[in-house]
Amino acid sequence: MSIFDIFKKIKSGFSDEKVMPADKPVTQNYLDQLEELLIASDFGVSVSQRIIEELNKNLGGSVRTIRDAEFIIRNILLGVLEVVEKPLYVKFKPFVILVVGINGSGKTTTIGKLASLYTERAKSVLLVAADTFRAAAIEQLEEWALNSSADIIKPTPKTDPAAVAYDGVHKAIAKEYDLVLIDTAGRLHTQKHLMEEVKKIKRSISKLGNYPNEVLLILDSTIGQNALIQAREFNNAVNVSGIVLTKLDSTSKGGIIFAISEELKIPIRYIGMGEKIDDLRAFTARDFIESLLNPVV
Ligand SMILES: Nc1nc2c(ncn2[C@@H]2O[C@H](COP(=O)(O)OP(=O)(O)O)[C@@H](O)[C@H]2O)c(=O)[nH]1
Ligand SMILES: [Mg+2]
Repeated sequence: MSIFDIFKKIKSGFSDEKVMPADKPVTQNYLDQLEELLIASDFGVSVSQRIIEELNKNLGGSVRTIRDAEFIIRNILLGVLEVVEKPLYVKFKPFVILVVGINGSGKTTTIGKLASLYTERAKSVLLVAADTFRAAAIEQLEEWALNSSADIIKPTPKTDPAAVAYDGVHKAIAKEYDLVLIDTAGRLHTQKHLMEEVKKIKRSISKLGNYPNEVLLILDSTIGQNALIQAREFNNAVNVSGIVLTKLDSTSKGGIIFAISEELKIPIRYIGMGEKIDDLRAFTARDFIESLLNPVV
């Protein structure tokens, strides 16, 4: 099930009918199923309760049909996401993005996609492999550099990540790159070690000027509530300025985008909708909600 299927259920009144029965009446049973679905899909208690309360309050009044319910659901969800609709603008050069997140969240993939987005706009892009623990991680980034026509700084394995990041930004300043994307490790002995390392990388590049210009947290939406927990933790450690939510194409826990936005109000810059190089979408609240409620099939 994907996040699109969640909204299909809501629109169909939890039936398997092919035609969306927008004129079907909203019943208590519908509201119970809706509440259960929102909670199970990780929309979070706050957003879920707001929706259910608003529907209950207006039931029999302005809310009689599923179409009416959809109108209220849309407005509440739109309100939550509009707060975090703040696109990323690469305003000056070099613009340095420190990419953080746990192992498997999609950091390296997202860096590849972003690199491609900017090289296509004729920007020069430097990738920095500061995930130095595994040789495979460096090779993976190298592959993305090739595919996106970006340059890459790669260390010999086991070099201090903070030193690699520093060298990368230093080179970017000297060679006047437009954009720098720093890839980091996502797994260390403990979560505390991991946070200490990203803090250290951040400190080290700040010695070269007002860097990083963005701390971009990559979150895997398929892990639901855990993505929210990670967001809190990284935000406390390194002050996250933007989020990319990945794998929204393949999760029944995609409601987490609402829970994270409601609680942390950190800008969502992009969403990941697949593994391929062009599967990254700039995030706009209205387009996103429309794609859920009125998918083009
Ligand atoms: N379906 C889907 N898979 C993704 C997306 N982003 C990344 N992945 C996959 O998630 C896995 C881990 O990605 P990777 O970039 O290596 O994560 P990292 O450890 O954070 O660098 C890979 O198999 C990617 O292809 C996405 O938006 N959708
Ligand atoms: Mg990686």
